[in-house]
This record gives sequence, structure tokens and C-alpha cells, in this order.
Amino acid sequence: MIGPRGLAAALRPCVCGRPSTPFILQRGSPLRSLLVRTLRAPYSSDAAASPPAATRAPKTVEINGKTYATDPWFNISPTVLSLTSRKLHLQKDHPVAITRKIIESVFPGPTYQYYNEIDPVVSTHENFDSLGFPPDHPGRARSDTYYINKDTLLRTHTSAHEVELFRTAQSGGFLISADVYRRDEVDRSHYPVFHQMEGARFWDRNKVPNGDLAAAVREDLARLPTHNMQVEDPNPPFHPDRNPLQAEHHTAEEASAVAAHLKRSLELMVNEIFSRAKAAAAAAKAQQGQTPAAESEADSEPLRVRWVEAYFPFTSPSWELEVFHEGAWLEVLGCGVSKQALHAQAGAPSQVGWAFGIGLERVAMLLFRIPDIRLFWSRDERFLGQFRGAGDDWSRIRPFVPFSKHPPCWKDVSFWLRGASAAGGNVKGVAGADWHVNDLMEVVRDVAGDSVEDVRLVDEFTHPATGRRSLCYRINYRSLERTLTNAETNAMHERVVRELAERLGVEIR
Ligand code: FA5
Ligand code: MG
Repeated sequence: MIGPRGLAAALRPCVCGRPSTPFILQRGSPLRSLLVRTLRAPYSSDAAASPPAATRAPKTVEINGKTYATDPWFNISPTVLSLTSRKLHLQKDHPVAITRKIIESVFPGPTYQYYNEIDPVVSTHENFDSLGFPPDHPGRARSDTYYINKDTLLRTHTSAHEVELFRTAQSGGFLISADVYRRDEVDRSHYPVFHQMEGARFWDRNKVPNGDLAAAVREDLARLPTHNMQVEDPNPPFHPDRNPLQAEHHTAEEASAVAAHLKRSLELMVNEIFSRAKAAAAAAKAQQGQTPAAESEADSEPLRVRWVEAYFPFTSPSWELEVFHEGAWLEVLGCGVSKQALHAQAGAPSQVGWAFGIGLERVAMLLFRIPDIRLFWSRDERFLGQFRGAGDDWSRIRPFVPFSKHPPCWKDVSFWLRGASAAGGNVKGVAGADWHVNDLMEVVRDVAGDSVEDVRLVDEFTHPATGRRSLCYRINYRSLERTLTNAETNAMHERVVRELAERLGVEIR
């Protein structure tokens, strides 16, 4: 273990005080592939011996065959950049792809058209402005979003494509499935890259019979199947303060009809997923020769689903759908009645409808009982092999059987924030002057990759005399695939500590 004191002094501090992403990243460059390999193979015994990160951003980066110029806003790590080509939602028999297809089956053509190959590089206009995000919205911060340059970023959600598809999709509906990118914490349900599906349905008030939009929507609602799932929905369809309808554009009748069509559509989707999850569990039991009487409590409990009021800049009224899972309510999607401003931008102000955005990993974790989001990125046959054949035949879906659980290894790192961060720096997630917890998470992911299960703040201290602030984080090293040796865990941790000092300019205690 490196002695912590004096380490910071021994290391060259980051000149600009910002974490900068250092490498030459051109695809095909030998240096890039070497670095990507080193960072993605953190177990290798030379991980700790590899050279510390240089501090210059590349001039250009290549993503899916296109080259982009960077500027000082660039903040994408090689690890994240290397994931832009994975496209798990398109991999045959991958649980994310199977989940996508099951959801698509609930939203059939020709009304719904599917878009599954839209590039992840978008403009700040598409990702934020077109959706009505205010200029000072925290989601725009470099601590939260991966930027290529000031105006160009990796989409943080599939809503970035809504306006474009309102303009071009003529069928009245669409589904977009895609990889999305967020700088975020490290734990079993968060990963910097995940997959979302955006869905939308809209009607043109100039084209519906007799111009009666509400009647047309209600007629379509009547054509949808019903379900007998219990759904808690205690709130009115809209509320003047908490969840207003767009009174200047929609009558109460219209907003209620669109909301009812939206909720039924999404309830049918959840019902489909959980029916398949239940069938999968029953089939696994039958294979093990167990009778239904051996059902666990979790299997026999009725599914609990509820609607809660929400806020998004691009829908009103808005909701989230939550599912009761392992003792807590889990949010699976956000949705609402689309703001008319989006349809107006798309050159179709007479369109009226709804939109939703759902996390595919989150649904796949429920469907396949996958306990850790890192597993989706595994190329281990013990993971991928469990889903083979299920893509073409959903009756072959079975709950995931974890491979043996490997021991955890906790290590703490304590450090002083730099002087300027002492008072104003933020710990829990809101951007501070020059410290953000997501920067720490990014360093940990960069150095130790998928060998880290989670990172938690365990202690926080402000020096009474100097006002300097000290933080202690506990890093839980645990590979999903094998037991890490003490030596390699120590080596990884030493490198995490060194790079925290170097890239974030913190003083290790
Ligand atoms: C959105 O991204 C909105 N664009 C959703 C939306 C679309 C609202 C259309 C209205 C109309 P949110 O940030 O809550 O909202 O993410 C949507 C879903 O993505 C969540 O409900 C969750 O299922 C999933 N999700 C969000 N963050 C993560 C994460 N870090 N890891 C895995 N899944 C996530
Ligand atoms: Mg949300």
C-alpha cells in the first residue's frame, strides 16, 4: 500500500484543476487500443504499473465511423468511448435486446415505427433546448453529461430525437431504442451507459373524424386490449398546480383521453413483461422438478404497480410508473402528454399526443432477475449462454442463475478537497464550484472498470479552524466473474488513489 501522506506532493497536480481525459482516441490507433485494453482489463497484474494518465484531451475523436473535433468541454473517458460501439439492444439473444423486442410487440406496426440505429452523438439543441430545458438546468453540467465539445454530446436520453421524429414519422407513432450516456454514481443499478426506449403516439386534430380529437383517442383506447392487473392511480388526470394540463392547447376532455390511452398502453406493456417473468420462473421450477406449492413468497405475491405525478420540461401533465420490487418502489419509466411546443417545432402544431421513456436494463433486471447492471456488459459465456435461443423463442426465457458470488474487498480513500472546494463543494450530486462526486466516480470506473461494485461516502469532516473539508469514500471491489487477489485489488486501489490526486487535485490523507 502506498503511504498516503506525501503521495499528493509526489504527484504532479492537475494544472487546470479539472479532470481531463487524456488519451489519443482515434479508432485504429495502437495507443488507443492499448489504453482501452489496459483500462478494460483492470485485473492484469501490470495495471498498477501502467503509466499515469497524460493530461491532454485528444484533438478529435471517432465515434461509429465519424470524426468529431473536441474542445475544452471534452470529458469522455476511453472506457465510455469504447462502449459506443456495443449496441446491446441489437445483440441477438442479449437480455436488453429481448426486452426491447417484447416491448415492441405491445406497440405494433403500422402505427408504431421502430428506430433502433440512431447515432448517440447529438447537439445540445437536440438533447436540451428542443425539449425546453432551461439554460441553467443541472443536467447540462459537465459533471453530469459526456461532452465532445461545447455544442455536441453523447445523448443523455432518447427524448433527444422526439422533435425530429414528430417531423418525419407519419404513421402516428414510433419507438426509439438506443444507448444513452450519463455521468453517474457507481452501484448495482447505475452504469454510465444504459439503454432507453422512447415511445410516442400522436393524432392530428385536422385529420380525425369531425375534428373531434377526444373521441378519436377514446375510440383507439377502446380498441386496446384490457388487463386485470391491479394499478394504484390515486391522482386526477391533471391538477392545476401539481400537474397541469396545457390549457391553452387542450380541453380537459382531450387531456384526459390522451392520458387514459397512454396509461393503458404502458400498463399493457408492464403486464406483458411480468407475465413473461412469471412464466419464466414457473418453467425454471418445473425443470427442477418442483411443484407450484414450492412457489416462493415473492413469486406468489400479486404484482403491485402505481402511477405517481412527475415533472418533465417536455410533457404536461407527467407521470412515472413504479413497480413494487423486493420491498421497495422501483421507477421504471417517465411519461406524459407531449408539450405542444415540440410539435410546433416539428412543423406539425396540429399533432396532439403522448410520449414515454423507459430504462431497458431496469426492465430486463426484473424480467430476467439480473441482480447487477454490470452483468449486461459481460462477455462471459456463463452470462450470455443463459439467454441463447430465447431471442427467437420467448418461452425459453428463464431467470438468470448467478454464478458463484465472489468475495467483496472494501478499501477506503480519504482526502482533503482543494482550498476552493472547502466550503462550496458539493458531495451528494448538485454541482459545486470545482468538486463533483461524479468526477470521483469516473476516475474509479476508469481505473478499476467493472471490478467495482459500488462506491459510498462513509465520512465527511470540516476542519473547525481552517474550514477545509475532508471526505472518505469506501470502494467495494468485487468482480462478477472471479475472485480478485489481494495483490491486484491493492494495485487497483493504489492507482485509484494516485489518479484521484492527479486528476482531481485532491490531497490524499
Ligand atoms: C428521462 O430520461 C425522460 N427522457 C423520460 C421521458 C420520456 C419522460 C418521454 C417523458 C416523456 P429519466 O431520467 O427518469 O427520464 O429516465 C427514464 C428511465 O430511464 C427511468 O425511469 C429508468 O428506468 C431509466 N434510468 C434512468 N437513469 C438510469 C440509470 N442510471 N441506469 C439505468 N436506468 C436508468
Ligand atoms: Mg426519473
